[in-house]
Amino acid sequence: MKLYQAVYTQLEPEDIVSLESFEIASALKFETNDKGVPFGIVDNDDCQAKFSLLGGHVCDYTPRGSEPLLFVSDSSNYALGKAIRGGIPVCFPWFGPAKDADGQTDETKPAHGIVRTQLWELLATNHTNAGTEVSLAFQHADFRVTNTVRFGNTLNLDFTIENLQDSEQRFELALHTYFSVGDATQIEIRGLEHTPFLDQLTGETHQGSGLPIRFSEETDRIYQGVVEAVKLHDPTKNRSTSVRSSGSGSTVIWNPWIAKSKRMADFGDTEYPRMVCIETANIGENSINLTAGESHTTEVSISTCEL
Ligand code: TA6
Repeated sequence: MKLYQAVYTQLEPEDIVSLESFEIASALKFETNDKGVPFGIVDNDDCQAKFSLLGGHVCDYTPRGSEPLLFVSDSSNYALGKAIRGGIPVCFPWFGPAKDADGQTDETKPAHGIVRTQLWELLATNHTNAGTEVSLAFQHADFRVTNTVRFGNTLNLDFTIENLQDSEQRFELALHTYFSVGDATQIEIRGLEHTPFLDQLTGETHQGSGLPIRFSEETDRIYQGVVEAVKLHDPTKNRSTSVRSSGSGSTVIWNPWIAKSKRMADFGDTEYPRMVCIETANIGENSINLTAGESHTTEVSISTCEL
């Protein structure tokens, strides 16, 4: 298999080809920013989109005739070793703060795992009438993750994790999707009305409220339960966005609101009204236990329509 070498792997020189050889006329080209980060630029009949080999990260997705569906902070970094603030960060092999064997926070490790700040390998690109598909991978001694993204009239991600160890391992993951909204005080998130959640701000667990989620303060919740579809109702942008998933037992809902926005250097103080995170995840009681050599795939499909 021909690979674009983004990270050090046991590849022979003849196995390494340039990014340009993965380009597809009238659908996909590549560019590298001034910090050496490679990006794929998709421009096809269905959408315009952008992804980065930094973190295997979808940065932008704009269906033809619509506004961008995803939010990226104007203050985001785009540099090796730093997370991109927006789009769809890949949080793996843990979610949130790293924990040591005693369950205590391990401040020596980054929040949300290690893969979102690493350069991934480009495995393959393809274009069909379903859209432009790219397959990105990152390999570690303990695991290999592959993010196969299809940019069409819907945005599809198939995120596969493989246990490379000869013993069982537990993994957490989140496809930490930032959605662009017209006004966070006017949106509703539907589909989680009857799903219990952990409020990360208070540590309290709540049963489903029976009501759609609305926003008037910092909101940081892990909903635990399989939910086929979550809908983001945005009257300001006159659109409803559907987030359908499989292989996911957790959904995270997050808006930093005022105080937390001011504490994030890569997020503008006044950007919180323009975004909300709906994250397709497997966290805590719904983390993934894999035996040696076993794999698991989490899929998310994002589509939008006018109200
Ligand atoms: O998914 C919600 C969350 O865990 C919040 O608590 C907040 O920390 C957010 O992720 C962003 O985390 P990051 O490490 O990207 O700043």
